[in-house]
Amino acid sequence: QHETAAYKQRIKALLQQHNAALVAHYYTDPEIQALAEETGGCVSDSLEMARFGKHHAADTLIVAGVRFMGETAKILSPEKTILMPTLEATCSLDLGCPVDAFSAFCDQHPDRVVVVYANTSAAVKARADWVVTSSIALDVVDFLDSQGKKIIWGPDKHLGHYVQKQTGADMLLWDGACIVHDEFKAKALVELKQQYPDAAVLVHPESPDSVVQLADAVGSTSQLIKASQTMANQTFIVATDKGIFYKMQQQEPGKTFIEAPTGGNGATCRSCAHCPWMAMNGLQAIEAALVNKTGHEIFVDDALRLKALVPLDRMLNFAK
Ligand code: CIZ
Ligand code: SF4
Repeated sequence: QHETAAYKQRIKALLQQHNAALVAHYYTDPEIQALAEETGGCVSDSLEMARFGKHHAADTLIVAGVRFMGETAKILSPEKTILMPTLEATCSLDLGCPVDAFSAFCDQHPDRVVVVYANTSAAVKARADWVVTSSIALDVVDFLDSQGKKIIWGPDKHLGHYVQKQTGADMLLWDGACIVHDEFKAKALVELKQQYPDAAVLVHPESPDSVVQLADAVGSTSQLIKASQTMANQTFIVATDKGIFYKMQQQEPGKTFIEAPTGGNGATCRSCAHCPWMAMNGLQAIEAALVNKTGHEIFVDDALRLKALVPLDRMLNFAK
């Protein structure tokens, strides 16, 4: 406790000294989200993180999240220094979508518009026509479908399947998954619902279809937080990274939030409702990044940056 306070104090001083802002994702640990709030930074989903970073007057952004979020910040704000607590924090969707293979897949279907999830490398974004986050995926695909476009979707197959089902668009899906959401289990969720008959089930669409089908509300992190405020239920079973409980509990201190089950029948899961890469964003790593930029700074090749900026800007302008 004492040590935590000392870290926080040193980080606050360093943020001021470097005119830096801390931008944290909802899936980071509660103390990181609290620190971002206390220091005038932001806590949000990847779309809002990108917007906040772009418009903030800081010279340096320290992005507590995973690598693609740091890259997106650099693509949108090349003049800023972008630091990450650790450059090792990746994402299974990004890892499962190498640019060469994905690009070859796109080349086989030149008649299709390429829509990629924000959880991808700068190189994959540069190959895409559109970037989307889960908060605007439905709207963008609906729009493209209304224009008669056929779509290639990557990398998350569960989110892709959900979007396809909701919009009826013609979509070819890349075979990727999030190791956190892929672990939620429908059978165990049915049992938990019986235990809490009054609870509403909130599900992020990176979860398997069988889990999505049990949901009372499906949506991005910010949409699920909103649902936990607007729905009258007092208890919620939540299928997404448990980092989100910090914000839900803060907004609704009187309500009860329960983790959706991962791995039924006592089976073990790889990442029980918490992303191992988000968990790398500790106080120590944040201090290290601010003290010694080397090994923490994000760079994106200029030609690549300009290419990736096109679909990212398209998303930001669409979302306006
Ligand atoms: O699962 C993730 O990494 C999410 C939900 C990112 C985002 O869009 O905020
Ligand atoms: Fe990637 Fe899943 Fe972690 Fe999000 S929670 S960063 S999608 S591995």
